[in-house]
Amino acid sequence: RDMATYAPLDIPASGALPFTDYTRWRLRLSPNGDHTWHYLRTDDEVAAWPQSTYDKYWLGQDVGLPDLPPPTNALEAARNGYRFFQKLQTERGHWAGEYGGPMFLIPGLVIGSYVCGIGFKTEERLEMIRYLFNHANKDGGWGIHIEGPSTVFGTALNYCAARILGLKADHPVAVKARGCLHKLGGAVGVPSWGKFWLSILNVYDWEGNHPIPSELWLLPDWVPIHPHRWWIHTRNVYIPMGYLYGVRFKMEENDVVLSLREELYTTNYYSIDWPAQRSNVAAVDLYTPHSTVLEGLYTLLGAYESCALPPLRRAAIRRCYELVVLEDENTDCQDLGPVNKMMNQIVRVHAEGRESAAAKAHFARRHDFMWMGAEGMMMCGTNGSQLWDIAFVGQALIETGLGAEEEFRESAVKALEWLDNCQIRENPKHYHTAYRHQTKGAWPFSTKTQGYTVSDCTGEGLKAVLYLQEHVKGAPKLISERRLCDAVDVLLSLQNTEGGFASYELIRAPLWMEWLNPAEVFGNIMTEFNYPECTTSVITALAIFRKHYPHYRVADIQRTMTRAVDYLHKAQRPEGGWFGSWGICFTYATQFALESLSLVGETYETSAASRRACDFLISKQRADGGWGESYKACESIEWVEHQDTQVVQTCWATMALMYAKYPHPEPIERAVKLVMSRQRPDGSWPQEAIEGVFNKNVAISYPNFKFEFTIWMLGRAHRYLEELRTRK
Ligand code: LAN
Repeated sequence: RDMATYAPLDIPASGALPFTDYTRWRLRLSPNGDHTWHYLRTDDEVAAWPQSTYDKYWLGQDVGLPDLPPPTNALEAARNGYRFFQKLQTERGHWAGEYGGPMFLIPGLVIGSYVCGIGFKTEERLEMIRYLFNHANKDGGWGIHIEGPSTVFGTALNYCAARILGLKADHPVAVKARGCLHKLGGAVGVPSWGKFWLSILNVYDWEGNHPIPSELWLLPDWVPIHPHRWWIHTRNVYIPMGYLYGVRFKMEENDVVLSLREELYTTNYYSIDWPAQRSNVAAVDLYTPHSTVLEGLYTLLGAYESCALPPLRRAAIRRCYELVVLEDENTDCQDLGPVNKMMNQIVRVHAEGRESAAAKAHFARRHDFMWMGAEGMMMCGTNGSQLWDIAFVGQALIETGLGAEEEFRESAVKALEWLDNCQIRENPKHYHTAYRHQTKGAWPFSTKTQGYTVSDCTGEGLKAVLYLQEHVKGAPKLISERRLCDAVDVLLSLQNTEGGFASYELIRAPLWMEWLNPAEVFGNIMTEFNYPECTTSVITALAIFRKHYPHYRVADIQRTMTRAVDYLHKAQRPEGGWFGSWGICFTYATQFALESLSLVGETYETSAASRRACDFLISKQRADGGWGESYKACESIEWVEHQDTQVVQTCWATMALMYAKYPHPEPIERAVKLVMSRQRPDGSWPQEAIEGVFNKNVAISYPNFKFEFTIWMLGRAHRYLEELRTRK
């Protein structure tokens, strides 16, 4: 075991350490777009591998880029923005970036490594601790995401992570965090995913967990609630959970474990009534309370658990193990996301040992998720947002006209090359056996290695390719017509009966499955749902595709688009906007929806729906010309003002108005002024509030949005306002 690397660290009480030497960190990029951070120990290494602009930028160091000529109009501001942003493009062609926000991922990484007996470099430990210091709330605790109030989930898990990483129990940060945790009632009331991690660490009793029955995987596939029909993230987390619960995996007792048992609770650990804690979830944590149906089911499962047939349980555990292996082999141990990745790692170590090839591959792949940022080292929501970012950059370049300028040609062609490399060319190795949707022709959210089809990533990826190939002067036609058609095939395969599109797959189960949602901290996670954002990306991609290739699957495309637009109409909310599930919130989704409607000729002047949406947005414009929505809108499904105007949301709202061909220039002019006023002399924009969301209750960062949507909006607005003026 590699436990020496967890030796306690001496961190001064003030927390003011030079944690590591920031001039020594480097981002390494693989041809597939995977990126990992490395700390150079020797001066020779430092001399041989100079720090790049993007390294410095993401580390929060001065990048030393010059002030640009002050812009006199929106297009010049967009151009300055791209002059800066271009410097962050990697040699491989894509934009790397941090993808933090959720505060339940470092604990998975740390606990999942610790129990496997695998360590970290001291610099990594120090930087993860620094990240936790920087993201502790005033009361000393942590929330479910970086902007949320302290919860038991965030505080109990990150407390354990910090202690394992080497923070001593008497350090003031630990003392304060413990105080906060105790005020919230201690770790007994941690939500179910927290109970799971703490049980793995052996600081919570497995008896305090509701059953996680692996037997569900033995049901025949046609059963309506069979787990293969659950939302892909949920089922991929419950597979290794079922295994680890089934074998009651736990860390061996050691000093840290014994000590945590004392630190996490307000009462004596050994006298806690564990079965009574199964449904005990602190009020601050609760987003989706257990339904009566679920509680009833838990009573039955609890009874079954005491008489579970050993051969059946063994078969079920074996089945979960097989599924874990299929997932690992499909993704080279990168896995769907950071949660199932760390759980799968424990399963493989438990089944095959830490010297096995699978274990080693897993240990190495942890680094894909570990991002060194200005505030320390974090665990990201995925292994990056590579494709998602580059798809928006590509479209922004063309729609602003900047892509036609000689200065940016090379950058545009490099982006195209990256998109070419990123398209998935085959179906998964284990396709039907792993219950996967087709991937041939798709674009994933991050990289080809991760390799999961996402509807809107395929849509935005296809649009970016079409734009760059068709509109950048002299751009090579890297992606053949056949491959573009493959992408269209994927899109067409993803439409649900209601006409909408979900995230990764078709909706496979009845939506009432949500009553069985066991994860109290998330909403809408049991099945796929139709999303206006995803639906739009598909419709718009199909519309642009058929302009260039008018003969491919003409009737299918037409039918798909008509039904999708129908769905969008039905999804419009009475106030006029659309609710966003992946970005904050109404400005995000309304931008997408109005883009779709405009493509089928529905605009402010021609469509009541479009007009209603514009009026809704206009009613939310602030005195300074901008828009600002809080992440709380995603929790409450109602518009919630942010205390400050946000550049990114201002851009979404303005884009929405332009898609709808909003006829009055003033609101757009005012928005442009606001966005220009926040631009720095070097062309960049400072980071503002968090931009993204998932599962209703977790916010997630898209730091490149502040470049992509500003540049895009400003460039478009310049042309748009000119058109309005000449029309008059
Ligand atoms: C993402 C990120 C991208 C996002 C969009 C493409 C924006 C969306 O339109 C479709 C859904 C998707 C792909 C998505 C799904 C859920 C993800 C993967 C995330 C929000 C990033 C992190 C999150 C994942 C579930 C985090 C791990 C947490 C668990 C609860 C398992």
